Parts: sequence; structure tokens; C-alpha cells
Amino acid sequence: MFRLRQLVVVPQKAVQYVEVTSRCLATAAQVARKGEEHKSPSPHLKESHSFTMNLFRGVAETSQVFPYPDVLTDEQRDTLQMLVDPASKFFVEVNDPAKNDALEKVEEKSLAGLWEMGAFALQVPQELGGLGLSNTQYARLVEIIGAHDLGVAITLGAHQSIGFKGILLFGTPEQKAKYLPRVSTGREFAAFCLTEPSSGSDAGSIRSRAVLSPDGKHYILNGSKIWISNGGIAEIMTVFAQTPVKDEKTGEEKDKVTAFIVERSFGGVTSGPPEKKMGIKCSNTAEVYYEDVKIPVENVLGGVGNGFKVAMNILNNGRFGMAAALSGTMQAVTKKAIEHATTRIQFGRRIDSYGAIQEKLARMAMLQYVTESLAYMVSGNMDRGSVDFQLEAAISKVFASEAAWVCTDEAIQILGGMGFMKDCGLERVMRDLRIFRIFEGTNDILRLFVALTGIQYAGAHLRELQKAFKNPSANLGLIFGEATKRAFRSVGLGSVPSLGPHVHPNLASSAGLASKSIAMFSSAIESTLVKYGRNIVEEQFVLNRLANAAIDTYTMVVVLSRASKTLERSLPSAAHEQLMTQVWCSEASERVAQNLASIRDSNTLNNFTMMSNIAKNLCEAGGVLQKNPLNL
Ligand code: MYA
Repeated sequence: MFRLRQLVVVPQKAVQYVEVTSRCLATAAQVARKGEEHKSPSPHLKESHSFTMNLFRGVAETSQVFPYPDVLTDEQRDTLQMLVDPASKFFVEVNDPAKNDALEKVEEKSLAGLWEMGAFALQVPQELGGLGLSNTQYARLVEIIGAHDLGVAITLGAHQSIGFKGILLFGTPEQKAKYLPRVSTGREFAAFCLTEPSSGSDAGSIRSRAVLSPDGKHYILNGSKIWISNGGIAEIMTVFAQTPVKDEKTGEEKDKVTAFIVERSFGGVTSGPPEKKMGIKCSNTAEVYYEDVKIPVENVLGGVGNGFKVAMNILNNGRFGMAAALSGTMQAVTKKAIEHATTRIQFGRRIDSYGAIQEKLARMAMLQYVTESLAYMVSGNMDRGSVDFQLEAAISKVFASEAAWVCTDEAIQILGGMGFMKDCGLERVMRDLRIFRIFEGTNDILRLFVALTGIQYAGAHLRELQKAFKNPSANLGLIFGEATKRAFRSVGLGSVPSLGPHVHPNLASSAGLASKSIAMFSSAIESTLVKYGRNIVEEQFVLNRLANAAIDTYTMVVVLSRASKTLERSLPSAAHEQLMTQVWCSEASERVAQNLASIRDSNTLNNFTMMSNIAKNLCEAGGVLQKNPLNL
């Protein structure tokens, strides 16, 4: 489980001292206003420009959320335009998702067409055989794919979003020149081989091992991987394995994860039959075995011992693709539901005139809007050169996979019996969607990742504050800044900068709700740290609620940003986007308040303890404990 070795504990005394000081230093306000809150208080603290990371300090870091990204050059826009229509046409006229599902493989003509179009190498530089697209351009095309066939999306995604992404991100010029043309125009499939029978969420615990050959020219790899997308068809694999690494300081040898580029043709690589799955059936999933595979040392990817970070960065980089694909899926299922709702007559009226259906459609529309806004916010930030996007990428994946599930479920509900029939196509989408909450980091793990990373960042800032008190005269700006923040908070005023100046005036009150949500974070996080200290790592009931509050707050700010841009440009959809943003912010801010209050509420905390006991009872009994009321 999460180790978070550097989790900072802030003693209660330090926090109380700041509270007291804040009351004494009324004049500090002016000084503090002059001080910039985001300036690094210490050269040792790595500052992040991530909105979500700073949210955990109760700080509104707006540089990566306002204005909404608009990153395409005219040329990129033209290129994209040239690709969008043929791609849509291909998915309507050539690819048959129902047939792929029934065959449990992508039809040959579809695969050939996708290779032909360059769909397997969307982001590979043109000089190496790909289309050289940016993240934003990629998101737009992936949205089309997700609207039509999620099984095909995974075949494509396992290849380029994670399969060879490591070569793009970390490859040496030689590795890029050797492998990228092969996975682009050479029609060789790629796969990302991390998961093992005993290592799923706990990615650092893999057991596959590679040791240097006596002549130092090869690593010899042994081990096995499971549930590898494209595992049965890939020729080129990014494989993660433990390797012995000498600690420079102690001289001690320890196993650390290293990433390797492995070719099936190296010998010793075999794979199992395609797995039988609930959904995304046409995408190949298989076990892969490595027996004394000789990997040339030049195929180490990203440096010996750096494999864990290589894996995490590949995953971080690809996650927005899921949001983009699922935004397309949600558009498609919503369209189906609307076609039905606007033609179906019951009790003498079209069913779209009933409130029960209207609420479903409105919620589906908002979920799609948020998902789409997240996908293009993250991809746009990546294109703007951001490196602090891992929490936002994780949020986009978590949100999209849950939103698409709800949206498709509601579409089926609107279609009623028709939605349940295979011919309608929604049941396939539902089956395909189920895995999205599980793979590429389960949503449960990603929630913990968001909460713990945010807490760690906030804790590091508090620790700096604590240090500052040891030498107050040298740290006046920092101390006064914090003191003022707390003084404002103690009289019920948030000290977060208002989001007002960043949003369109029509959204001012919604922005006020988002600002309030941000302001609530700092005291919630501080009291959490004071109460649990390092043990917060074990408090998953609490961490989940913090993650949910962070997800809701980030989504509010993202749609405020997007809708503001739409309103400024007076686009035809402006009024509609305003409506969706207003309802979203109103409901999301209520959830934030509830989640942040719940983690300090004694009844709720007591419920957590009782639920923990219920679960323990079940596990001890090996199932449901009580007999049925008949006692039979
Ligand atoms: S592929 C398999 C997916 N597997 C996972 O995602 C594994 C999930 N597990 C984890 O992510 C980690 O093990 C967790 C950390 C998060 C649990 N970014 O001590 P630690 C740093 C940057 O906390 P652990 C699949 O499913 C951390 O800061 N850094 O680690 C196929 C620390 O650094 P330092 C990170 O307790 C799906 C160090 O690592 C991150 O072991 C097919 C250790 O941290 C991070 N995220 O656990 C999909 N996490 O030492 C197809 C940790 O410096 C794609 N760290 O302090 C479909 C796309 C859509 C379609 C596209 C069509 C084209």
C-alpha cells in the first residue's frame, strides 16, 4: 500500500501557535497582502502549479485552470479538421463494433484501415512515421473512437497510450529511431507489461526480475505478466522488472524496478490464449511469460532503477485519453437516449416532456460536459508545457469512468426494455465500460493517490511554516501571510483569492461557491493532519471523502473556466453551458461541504468504525453473517 515515506506530521502546538499569533497580529494583514502566497517559502520545497495540489492548502492556484486552454495553432486546427471527417466516416462505414464484439477480435479490414490511417501512431513524430499530433489533437480523435467502439479504443490505446509511450517519453534517440517506425508504419503492436499475478494496484511489488549477464551485455529476464492488453499480439513490449541496483552511498545492493524494451523476437517470450472477458472483447488481453529472455543493455528505458517512475509517468501521460474517449462514448449514448425520448409516446405525451426523464437527460448532459472539459483541460495543459498534471490526469480518469457508467445506465433506463436488448447496442457499451473503473489504476487507488499526494504537499508547506517560527525575524512575510489567512478564517472569511476576476460575470455566484469550497480545504486538511499525523495513510474512509471533495472542486473550476470562455466568445451554446455550469457548481459545492464536514463529524467517524467492524465480521464469517428471516 501507499508508503508515502515523506508524509509530514505537523504537531498540534505549531498550529495552535499560529492561531494565537494571528489574533495578535492584526496589522499583519497589510504585510501579508503584499506577500505572494504562491512564492516558494523555502528553497527546499518543490512548488507545484497544479490546481489540485494547492487546493489541499486552501490556495486557489489559477495558472493552470484560467483561461481555459486554447492551444491549437491554425495549422494544427487544419490538420485536425482533415482527420476528423475521415475518422468519423471510417467508424460509421467500415468498423462494425457489434461484429468485433461477437468475433472477440477486431476485424482484419478495420485493423488494416486503422494502420492505413495512422491511427496507431497518432503522436509519433512525423519523421519517425507517425502523425505527430499534440495531446489536444489526439484527444479530439480519441473522442471519435470512444463514441463508436471502446474495444478498438483499447487496442489502439494499449499500443500507443501506454505500450510504446515510454519510448516517446524516455527513449534515447537511438531507441526512438529503432522502434518508433516499427510501431507506426511497421504494423508491429506494442504492449505495456506491468501487472503480475501478485502485483496489481501495488505496482512496486512486481517479482519479474532481470539480472545482468556476466559479460555485462544483456539483462536476463524471468517472470510473468497477466491481463496484458495486446499481450498476445505485441511484438514490442515495455516490460517492468526488478533489477539489483547498488546504492551509491551505502554500497548495499537492493532490487529496484527497471523498464526494458523487449522484443518478442528476442526469444523466451510466450503468451497465453486471449482472455474471455465481460467487455472490450475485441481487444486482446493475455498473459505473457518471460523465460531467460536476453535483453541488450541498450534496451534499458529511462535508466536502471528508474522503472517505477517511468511506469507512473507513462500512466500519468495517458490518463486524459480515457476521459477523451469516454466523453465521446457519453455523447453517443446520450444521442441514443434523446432519439428515443423525443419519439416515444406514453400516456399521450412524448416522454421527454416528463420531469423524470428531463432530470436524467440534464444529468447526462452535465456529466458529459464535465468529462469533456476535463479531457481538454488536461490535454491543453500538457500541451502548454505543464509538468504538474498527475493529480488532474487521475481525476479525469476517475470522473470519466464513473460518469460514463452513470450516463450509459441512465440511457438504458430511458430506453427501458429496448435499452436492455442486444440490438440496441447499449448493453455492449455498458459491458465495455465496466473495466474503465478498474484498469489504468483502479479508481479506489487513484482517489487515495489524489488525497495522499495533496495532503503530503499541504503538510510540507505546514512544516515549512513550523520551521519559519524557529526564526521569525527572517520569515516575517511567510508568518504574517499565514497569520492573516488564519485571522480571516477565524471570523468566517476565506482568505483565498476570489475566482471572480477569472470568470464571466454571469457565473460570478457560481465562482463564489467554488471559492468557498477551496477555502474549506485548508482547515479540513490541517485538522486531519493534526488528528491523524502519519497514520492518515491508514484512514481510507477519510481519504476517500477528501478525494471526492477535491474532484468536485476541480470539476467546478474547470467548467467555470470553459463556460466563461464560451460566454466571452458568445458561442451559440453559451446560455446552455452557463446553465450546466450553474447547476453543476451548486450541487458540487454542496457535496464538498458535506464531505469536508463529514470527516470531522463524530457521528460519521463513528459510522466509519462501525462499517469497518461490519466488514471484519463478514470477512471472518466468509460471507453474509445473518440467517434469512425464516431461519431456514
Ligand atoms: S496498466 C496497469 C495499471 N496499473 C496501475 O495503474 C498501478 C496502480 N498503482 C500505482 O499507481 C502506484 O503503485 C501507487 C503508488 C499510486 C499505488 N506520478 O511510496 P509511493 C512516486 C508520479 O506512494 P506506492 C493497465 O491497467 C511518489 O511520489 N509519481 O508508491 C492497462 C514517490 O516518489 P518519491 C508517482 O505506495 C489499461 C514514489 O513514486 C506517482 O508503491 C489499458 C513512490 O511512491 C504518480 N502517479 O504506490 C488502458 N505515484 O520516492 C489502455 C507514485 O520521489 C489505455 N509516485 O517520493 C486507454 C486509453 C483510452 C483510449 C485511447 C485510444 C487511442
